[in-house]
Order: sequence, then structure tokens, then C-alpha cells
Amino acid sequence: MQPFATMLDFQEGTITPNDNVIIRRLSHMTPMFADQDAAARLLAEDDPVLYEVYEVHVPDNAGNLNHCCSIIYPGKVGDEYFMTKGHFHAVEGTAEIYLGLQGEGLLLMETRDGEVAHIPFRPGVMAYIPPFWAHRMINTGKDRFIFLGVYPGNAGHNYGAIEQTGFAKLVVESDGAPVLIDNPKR
Ligand code: M6P
Ligand code: ZN
Repeated sequence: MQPFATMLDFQEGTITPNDNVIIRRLSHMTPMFADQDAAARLLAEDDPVLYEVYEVHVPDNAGNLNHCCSIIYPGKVGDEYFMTKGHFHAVEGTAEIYLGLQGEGLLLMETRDGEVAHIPFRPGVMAYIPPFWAHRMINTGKDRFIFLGVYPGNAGHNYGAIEQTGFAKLVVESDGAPVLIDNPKR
């Protein structure tokens, strides 16, 4: 393998060249939002793009580092802000670094034994997600929320339980500001 470089546009969140761009719309994750009536109303008029991920593929072993840039668009489903699906790593003992580039957001994390944590994001915030912590990013601002992610090549994604019941906390807008509330499904 040879050294290489890509161009990360700090304003737009695009990586050029990239190997893949994930485009996640509301219909790809409708059941993950608490307010199903609000989701149905949004889907009836549009199927909004919630986020995009520009990915650079590297060999999927522990010695390599995946890196990708995500753009979460501003918006809400009911009171719940647009967010990533969120995941454990398939190899759970692998960490990740998130670096905020644009906009405002919140990193929500939890362990399998019930610990929860969150970190507010703005440009320059660099969070360390330790092994064994599930992680989800949420756009709590009015503009696009853009962040870089770096994680081991063998980490993989496990959406299983999170796709069914979600995280222990929801992040919703209350009086114009983000608040964490308990997830009634958990
Ligand atoms: C970050 C990284 C990626 C992840 C993406 C979207 O960029 O953690 O590995 O795919 O966010 O998150 P998710 O896969 O949970 O939808
Ligand atoms: Zn991850």
C-alpha cells in the first residue's frame, strides 16, 4: 500500500476523491424517531435527506484507519433533531475520534451496562469515543453540522439493538434549546 491524501473541504464536508457517499433519508430510519405521526407527515410531502457520509476505504484490518466526513442537515421530526442512526462497532473494543468542523451538535453515547454520556459539539471539539461505547451524532443547530470521524479499519458497524429500541436518551428541542429526555421505548 502507498501513502495517499484526499481533500477535505472544511466548509462543505466533502472528501475528494472518495470511495463512497452514503445518503441517508428519513425513510431509511423512520422507526428510529419517537414521533411517528410527525415522521409520516414529513414523508407525505418529502423524504428529506438527514445526513451524508463521504467515505475513504482502507483495508479492513486493525492496523488501518477508516476516515470519513459526515454532514447532518438541520431539521427535526416533531421535536427530535435530525441525527445519525448510531451504532456500536461490530468489533466492540475499538475506539473512534470525532472532530467538529462546522455547526452545532451533540454526541450521544452509551454502554451496554447502562452508562450514558454526551458531549456538546462546535467547530474544534475533538471527542474520544472509547471502546465499548455506542455513538450517535445529532444536529442541534440551525445550519449543517459537519464532523470528521476516524476509527480502526476492522471496527465495522452494529446497528442491531439500536435500530429496534434506540438510545436510552432522546435529544429534543424544548423552548428553543436541546434537552435530553428518557426514551420511552427503553
Ligand atoms: C461517522 C462515522 C461513520 C458512520 C457515520 C454515520 O462519520 O462514525 O462510521 O457511518 O458517522 O453514522 P451511522 O453509521 O451511525 O449512521
Ligand atoms: Zn463508529
